Amino acid sequence: MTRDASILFSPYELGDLHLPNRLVMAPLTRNRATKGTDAPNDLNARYYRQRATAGLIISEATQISQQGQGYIWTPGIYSEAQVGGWTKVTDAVHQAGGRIFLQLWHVGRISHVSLQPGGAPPVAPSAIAAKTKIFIETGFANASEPRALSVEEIAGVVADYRKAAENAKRAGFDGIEIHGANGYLIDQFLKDGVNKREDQYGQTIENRVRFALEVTDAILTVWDRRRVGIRLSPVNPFNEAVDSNPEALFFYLVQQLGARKLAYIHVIEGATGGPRDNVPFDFLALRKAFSGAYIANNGYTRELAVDVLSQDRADLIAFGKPFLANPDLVERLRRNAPLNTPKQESFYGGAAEGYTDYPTLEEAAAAKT
Ligand code: 8OZ
Repeated sequence: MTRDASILFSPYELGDLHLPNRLVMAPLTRNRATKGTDAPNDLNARYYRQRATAGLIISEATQISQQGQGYIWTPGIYSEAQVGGWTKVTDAVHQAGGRIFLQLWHVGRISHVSLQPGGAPPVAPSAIAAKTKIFIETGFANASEPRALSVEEIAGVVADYRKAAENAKRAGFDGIEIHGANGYLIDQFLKDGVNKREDQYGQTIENRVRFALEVTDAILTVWDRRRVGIRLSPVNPFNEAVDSNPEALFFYLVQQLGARKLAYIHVIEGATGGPRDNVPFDFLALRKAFSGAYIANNGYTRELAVDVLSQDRADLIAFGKPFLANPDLVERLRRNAPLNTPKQESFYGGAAEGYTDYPTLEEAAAAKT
């Protein structure tokens, strides 16, 4: 080791869960669920089992309903086949000594009619089309024009989250991460660039935060608060989710989540895969405004992770692409060994190639002899 990195491998008590190290596998969309059922399969179980040395695995984003789906072949957690498929995944991870939370997802307006029940328009806080491309069966397509949810329908979506949380429990997960980031449904309600509602879900910060808190409260009727966290991206412009005053919005939200004693906030600092300082935002103040743990994400290297943990600026660090390409990332960081390079062309969709065939250090060494 070139410098003392031992803090990365020190244990952490997350709620009532013992994590053997500070390295979290970030949620990664891979579009390899079973075609037709969107149920996880043996290949998916193998992929997660390979990464079980992470302190904690957060599953790829998983739709709570068909309406919540926005890309082809992403997994769901609303059918019995999906619960069965996820059970294989959690069993595999647990057998390998790991821990895994399920990330619950509803895409809102980031969808396409071909993915929606009955070919209906996607739903959103407001009927504003996203200028973004969706990956569907035939390739890339423009996001479809959404329609605004009624207040009664919003209650139905909250009920879908609750049902999904129950299914996650049956599937053997260790906890839940609410996907509140990256311009999907919860983030669409939060940010005033895309939420133009004039009822109790729009305009003021208290109103725009209402949906996120209703979803959280519904999940807390099923799961102990120590097993529930949320992912947030205050200044990530992905999917055109922008807010006129992100500090005021997110400081208020995390205070409300702190009052519910949620286990953690998982924060994308800056723009995903891009600059960490695209918009001025005091992430340290955000951490202080929240009572639970802080998982930091976006562009972390071994060195930055050591710095941030040593300076007590985060409790845990989530790695995305490094975990995708390195099943033994924990061991590689321990030895300060070189990392495999992620292959962009096999991120979304496909089979084992570029998914379960990234070698561990040991496999790479064996292949050379
Ligand atoms: C990449 C491609 C599709 C979806 C996110 C769930 O950004 C995603 C996602 C990422 O949160």
